[in-house]
Amino acid sequence: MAKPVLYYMPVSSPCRTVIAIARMLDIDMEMKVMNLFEKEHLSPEFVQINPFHRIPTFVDVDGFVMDESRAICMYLIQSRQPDSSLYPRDDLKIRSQIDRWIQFDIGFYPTISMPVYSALFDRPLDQSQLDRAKETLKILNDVMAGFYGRFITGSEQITLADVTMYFTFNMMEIASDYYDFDDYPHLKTWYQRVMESLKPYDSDGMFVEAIETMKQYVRQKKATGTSN
Ligand SMILES: N[C@@H](CCC(=O)N[C@@H](CS)C(=O)NCC(=O)O)C(=O)O
Repeated sequence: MAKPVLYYMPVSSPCRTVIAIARMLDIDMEMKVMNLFEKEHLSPEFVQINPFHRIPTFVDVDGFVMDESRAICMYLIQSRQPDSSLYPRDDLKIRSQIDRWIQFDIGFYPTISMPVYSALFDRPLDQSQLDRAKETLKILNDVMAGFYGRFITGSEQITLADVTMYFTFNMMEIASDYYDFDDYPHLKTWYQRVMESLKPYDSDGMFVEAIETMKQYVRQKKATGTSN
């Protein structure tokens, strides 16, 4: 039987988000690695599938193509398990909270990941952006103080918002020269809770290894590059 296809690379955090959700939903996908370093995503074949040449890109069995990790996840849940508590259809307030955090996550991703991308692409570190990231982390930490023992929506159930935000916050581990989880204890507690919840879906170690690989790339670039 034909399988849906996911174009991905393990070091890409939006790709890991989609993979985690697909694993939580037990969706069998054909996994096609797209090596961005080798510019495979710029091949005419891939650009024809996704003119924005970005991963993750998902192609369903009927040829329906989706990109944008969070939208892919919503599509997977709604097309495969619409009753999933990952994105509940009958609880408007939880679902709205999920939407809200996902939109927060989209906006925060470039800010929190700036130190990683500045090292990878030899761009100067933007100190004001780093300060803004830390200010937001502090607010988030204070907000999370009220969520003790629970997930990001305040619910006891993990949702899509936790998963997508977890992989974004992997950036704090990757850029550990700039971020210290101990400065944000409530955020750290939430992060570790999500990490524990995702462990059963990381039996091949992809999620853990990706962080180590990214750390190594950053270390190598910083050792040989001109920035930072
Ligand atoms: N907002 C997108 C971001 C996707 C994205 O930027 N993917 C990167 C890898 S992490 C990519 O494919 N870059 C190649 C390019 O833009 O040409 C998502 O969440 O899926």
